[in-house]
Amino acid sequence: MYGSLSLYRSNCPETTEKMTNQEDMAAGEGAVEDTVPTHSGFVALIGPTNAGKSTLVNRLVGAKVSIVSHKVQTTRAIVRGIAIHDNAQIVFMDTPGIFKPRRRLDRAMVTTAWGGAKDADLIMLLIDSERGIRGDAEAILEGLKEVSQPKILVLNKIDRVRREDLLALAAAANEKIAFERTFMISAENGSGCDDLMDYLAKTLPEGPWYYPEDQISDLPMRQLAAEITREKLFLRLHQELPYSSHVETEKWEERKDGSVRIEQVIYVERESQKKIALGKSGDTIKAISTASRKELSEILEQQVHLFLFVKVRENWGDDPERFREMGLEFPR
Ligand SMILES: Nc1nc2c(ncn2[C@@H]2O[C@H](COP(=O)(O)OP(=O)(O)OP(=O)(O)O)[C@@H](O)[C@H]2O)c(=O)[nH]1
Ligand SMILES: [Mg+2]
Repeated sequence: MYGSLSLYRSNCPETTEKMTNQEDMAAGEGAVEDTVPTHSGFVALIGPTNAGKSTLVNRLVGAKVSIVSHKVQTTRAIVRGIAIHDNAQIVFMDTPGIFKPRRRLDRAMVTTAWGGAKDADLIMLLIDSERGIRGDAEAILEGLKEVSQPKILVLNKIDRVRREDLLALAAAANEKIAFERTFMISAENGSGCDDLMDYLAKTLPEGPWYYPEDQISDLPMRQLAAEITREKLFLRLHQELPYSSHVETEKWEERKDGSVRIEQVIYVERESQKKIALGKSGDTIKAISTASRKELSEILEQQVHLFLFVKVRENWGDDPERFREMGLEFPR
């Protein structure tokens, strides 16, 4: 298994690992093995759209692996973010928010989110404490009754609500489902996150780690780069445009001088949307490109030359190939 030496918390992993029975006996009766078993597992974050799932995954992983915006339906496919806490490797599955689907893409996102829940060792229901359990959250609580894995409740955005309201919300949610535990956190400022990590590290099953110690995400760089650009687009464009667009990385060329040339295409559905995405004399696309290039250079720690193109692809939202590219099943 990868990085096996790091699986032990001892200061001297090699000796610990090789400790023989003989040495155990030499240490006298009642000697305990001084190795700490490793824990690992998959934790799915489920919740209404905009609850702060991606913000939380980034916080717990300690790096940006999933894009975040103030708009709904930002995450489209499952992103795995990998954290290490004590002797546990915790693989967080950030899922698309669950809402009432209308378009085909919506349906694929919601199906993917529920699929993520079914693949996990533990389910974390994330609720925006300010919004409470109305609408989508209520429907998710109902849906979770059909899912057999252990579940915990995480009330997020506690920086925005009064303590009494939080307690009432926790009680109301626990009345509907028997959660193993309830946590109250702020993914934004980190409050309550240590307790949550302690709990997860202890609770996940014993077993070897799934990923190399230094891996923090399973998303290929080309795809993360497309996501970063999509985030800038979500932050910059309004109304239906973010939901009608899709970004793909078409070219990735490492250059001799240590820089990288990245070409990406923003697909929109109509000519009128293309005009908006470009902006007056290309201002909008320029701003999106600058913001994305800056962040990509930081992540990649190299100079980035980013070229963005906007293309119209009518009905890309009904094209199975685009779904495959996004890592989504194509719903018939
Ligand atoms: N005040 C406050 N805002 C938060 C907190 N956590 C997340 N947010 C904000 O909530 C908004 C949505 O965050 P996301 O992480 O994109 O939410 P999400 O659940 O992944 O949303 P989808 O991917 O669209 O389902 C962003 O504007 C975040 O900055 C928090 O603890 N406190
Ligand atoms: Mg998200």
